[in-house]
Amino acid sequence: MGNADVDLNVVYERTAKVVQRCGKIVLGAADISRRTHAKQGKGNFVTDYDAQVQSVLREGCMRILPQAAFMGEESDMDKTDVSEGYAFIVDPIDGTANFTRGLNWSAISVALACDGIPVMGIVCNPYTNEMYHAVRGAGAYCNNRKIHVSEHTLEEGIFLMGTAPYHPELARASFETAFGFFARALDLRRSGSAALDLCTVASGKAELYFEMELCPWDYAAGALIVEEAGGIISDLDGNPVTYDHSQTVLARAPKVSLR
Ligand code: LIP
Repeated sequence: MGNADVDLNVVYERTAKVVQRCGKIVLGAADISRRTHAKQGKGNFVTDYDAQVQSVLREGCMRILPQAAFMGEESDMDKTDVSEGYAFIVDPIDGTANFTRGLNWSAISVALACDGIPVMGIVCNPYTNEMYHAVRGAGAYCNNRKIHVSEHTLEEGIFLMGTAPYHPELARASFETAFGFFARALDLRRSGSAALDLCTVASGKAELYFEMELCPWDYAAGALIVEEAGGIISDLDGNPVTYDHSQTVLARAPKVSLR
């Protein structure tokens, strides 16, 4: 497909098939601890399965849209320009620490951006057999059932947080920010997968999610799914997010005020 005739629904359907194959790899993983390696940053790991899934995703995505760039967690973000044309932004296993501990709460996250803005997103939780997806302007879905963010305020609901564990220098700010939200909300949760936290907000099961530092592959697909479900994506100050470098991400239902 040349850029002018890219049909995003066709791209979604074909990419979803590749993601489903990757879900089977995750579910079939064995002897994970022996296939786990440390990366830079506290608590940052990669497994042979991350690399295998990313390789399958790269091969599949390039077959679907050969002209697209490919930014994956296990390749170098700095060398991938997603600001012009099409680019796949991929986290092969979001929630790797959960995956290595057998906590059964991780996702395969694939976004397609056009000129730096996500236009198609897929987040697949193979453990629950849930595939969330969105095409910009066409709504958000879980297993092809439309989803919508909560109609509650934060004071009537719960929030999710990520602790940016690879960045201990952000711990105090993370928990001070969480304390402020906790004073308003009914409770909080911390799942360990940014992509699934974003889908939880998009499904109306939580009113807010934030994390002080995420890479584009953690949130590019989930952010589009939140927006297409009627939610708001920003940083902590309400500014728009970008998708070419790591940053703070906050997702919220429309009735949730930032302060
Ligand atoms: C993880 C996120 C999680 C965050 C971690 C890490 P990974 O992604 O899903 O919410 O707290 O810092 O970014 O590294 O497992 O793909």
